[in-house]
Amino acid sequence: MARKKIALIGGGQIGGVLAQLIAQKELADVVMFDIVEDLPQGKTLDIAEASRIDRTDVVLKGTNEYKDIDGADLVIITAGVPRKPGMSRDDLLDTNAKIMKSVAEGVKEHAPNSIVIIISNPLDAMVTLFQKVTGFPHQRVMGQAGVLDSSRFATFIAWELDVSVQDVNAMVLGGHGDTMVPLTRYANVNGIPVMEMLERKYGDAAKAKEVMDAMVQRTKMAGGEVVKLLKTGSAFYSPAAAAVSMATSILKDQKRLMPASAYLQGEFGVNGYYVGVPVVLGENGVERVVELSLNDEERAALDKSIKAVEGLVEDMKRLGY
Ligand code: A3D
Repeated sequence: MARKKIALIGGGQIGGVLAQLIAQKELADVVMFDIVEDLPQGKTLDIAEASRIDRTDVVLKGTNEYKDIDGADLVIITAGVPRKPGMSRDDLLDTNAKIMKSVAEGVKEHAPNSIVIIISNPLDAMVTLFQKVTGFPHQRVMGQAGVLDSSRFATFIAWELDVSVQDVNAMVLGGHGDTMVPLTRYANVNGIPVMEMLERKYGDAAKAKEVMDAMVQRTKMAGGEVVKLLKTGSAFYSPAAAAVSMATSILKDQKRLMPASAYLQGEFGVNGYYVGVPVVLGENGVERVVELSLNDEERAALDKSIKAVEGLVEDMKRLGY
């Protein structure tokens, strides 16, 4: 069976890890595109030269020409600038919208049948813009944010409860900004509610809530915590790992249920916006959106997050996109 082909648009920090993980997992051949001359060629050469050690046969190619992405089954986009300390994701809107428009035009022309995962920030607005420029079916255009935000939340829960993170299930919905919604009520360790485990640990419901609130707050600000420590850019390992898990579910038609920025047409009471929600990812991209019941507090938090996404999309329109 012929190997699949993944095009990476953007060969910076996240793009480099994406190429490495895809090669190590033998998921697909990789073409890395960047506008900086020699950068994608150098990164893919470096990774290719470890193939003997990694025992992988995938073919890696770096390029500055869009024609090389021809025939890509999947495209992962990280083109754009990352945050610097003190910046919000929304501060990147103007610069990254310009970049995303040109990327969308290139992908539309050279990989018109591809499924596309966007990582560039501000995430939900960039996904909206990419779909608008390409006119690709909504099902084939999505954003990566929820898998990473959920993994961060799960990590903090595992540390707090002193259990393997592999047994923690936790999901974060909403826009990929400070208003994101970690679902505390659904978080569990192999089926046991995290809130119950916290209450048993502390013997006090108020203290358990306080601890959970702190984990929720840390999850919401986790991207900024890394930016503050790195000083020169934002998280790059974890976003790449998250996108590769989505890419795997799509290319192998695994139908995994994951949160992703997906286009809503009435689900969760939202019409016409990309928002982070649970979806099933398979060979057709976003195969369906999975709804779940929310209590008043969760609903209010999600509504606030949706409002933030709507505001961002309006700002983008005002900028002429
Ligand atoms: P960085 O290392 O700067 O890489 C970005 C790359 O994009 C650079 O190599 C640029 O040369 C390239 N580029 C710029 N303009 C173009 C263009 N027109 N066409 C093709 N390539 C171009 O950044 P990074 O990899 O650390 O982050 C990339 C993006 O992901 C940023 O916008 C971040 O804010 C975002 N990000 C998202 C998440 C999510 O979970 C959603 C997490 C972390 C970072």
